[in-house]
Amino acid sequence: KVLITGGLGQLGVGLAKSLRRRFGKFNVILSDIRKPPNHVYNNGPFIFSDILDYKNLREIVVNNNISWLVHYSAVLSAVGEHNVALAKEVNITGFHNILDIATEHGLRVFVPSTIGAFGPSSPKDPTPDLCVQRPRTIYGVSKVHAELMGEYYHQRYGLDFRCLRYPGIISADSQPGGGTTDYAVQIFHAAVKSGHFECNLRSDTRLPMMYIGKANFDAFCFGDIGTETLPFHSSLPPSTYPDDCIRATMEFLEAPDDALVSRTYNINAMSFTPQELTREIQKVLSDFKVTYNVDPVRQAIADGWPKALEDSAARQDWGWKHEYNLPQLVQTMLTHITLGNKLARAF
Ligand code: VAH
Repeated sequence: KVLITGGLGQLGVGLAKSLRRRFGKFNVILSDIRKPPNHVYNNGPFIFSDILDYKNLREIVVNNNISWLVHYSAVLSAVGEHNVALAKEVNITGFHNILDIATEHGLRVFVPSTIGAFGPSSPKDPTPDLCVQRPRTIYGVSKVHAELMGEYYHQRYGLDFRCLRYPGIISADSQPGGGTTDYAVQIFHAAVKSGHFECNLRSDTRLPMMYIGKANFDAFCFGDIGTETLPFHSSLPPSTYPDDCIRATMEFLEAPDDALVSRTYNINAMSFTPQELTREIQKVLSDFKVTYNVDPVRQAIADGWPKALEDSAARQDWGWKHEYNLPQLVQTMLTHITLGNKLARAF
């Protein structure tokens, strides 16, 4: 069975949906420290779990016969700079609990890292898997720590630790959690809702980004369905979940251990600036307007991040390949948000 911590963040519900389609609804347990909306309960088991409560977490792992642990709990880059103590507690102490429990019970553990694990002195374009990592955020520092600790526990104790460095993740039906790349999600909702967006990064800020497929929308409107019944992706075979982030995570989780030359991999899909994204959206919504009100904290973070990740090792070792580039991202996001809004109004 799989336990997903931080499951109510931007990524957890979508991943749970795919894992449940693959392994069965009751073999994937979503967890978080807050109460989910009703539709989450309808789509499979949810359990309260606080990663800072070692005993609670241990009981959940043992009582539910967990064998894979996906650790999504984290305080992200921008929020972390406004609350370093919380970020340190959740991203480091919380992570240590995960690491110890996974090692004690022989779990396969997936922990996402991020473009934020690199800093101003890392090569930027592209950023290789292995290079200088001196991030300037507590989020980045804690993610480098997670990478190093996970790899140490793998070599020292044989822990099946797996880590992907995600780009900024773009989702149609889940909100980002206070990161530096949040603008690239919010801009789509603003484009559909009001036709105007105030961007908090400079127009020329290039960052690596990746699309994550839909989850809440299906759960909310159609119950637990497969992609074969989605109006937009009926051409896809049922097994292919239309996205990049969840598919990468699933393929990596299921990759045979001897295929993994490393425990930590970059994965890359596309890179764009707010200006390029705006122009692509204007091809669909011609009177969409963007103004800029730069957030100095987020801009300083973004200026120290990669412009693109070099991911040939992931492509070679376990067959990673991206499917969504910028035009496809814009088409898919605008379609899903527009339809999602219409259906939400209809219910
Ligand atoms: C952040 N969305 O901006 C997260 C992510 C790649 C960026 O880690 O902090």
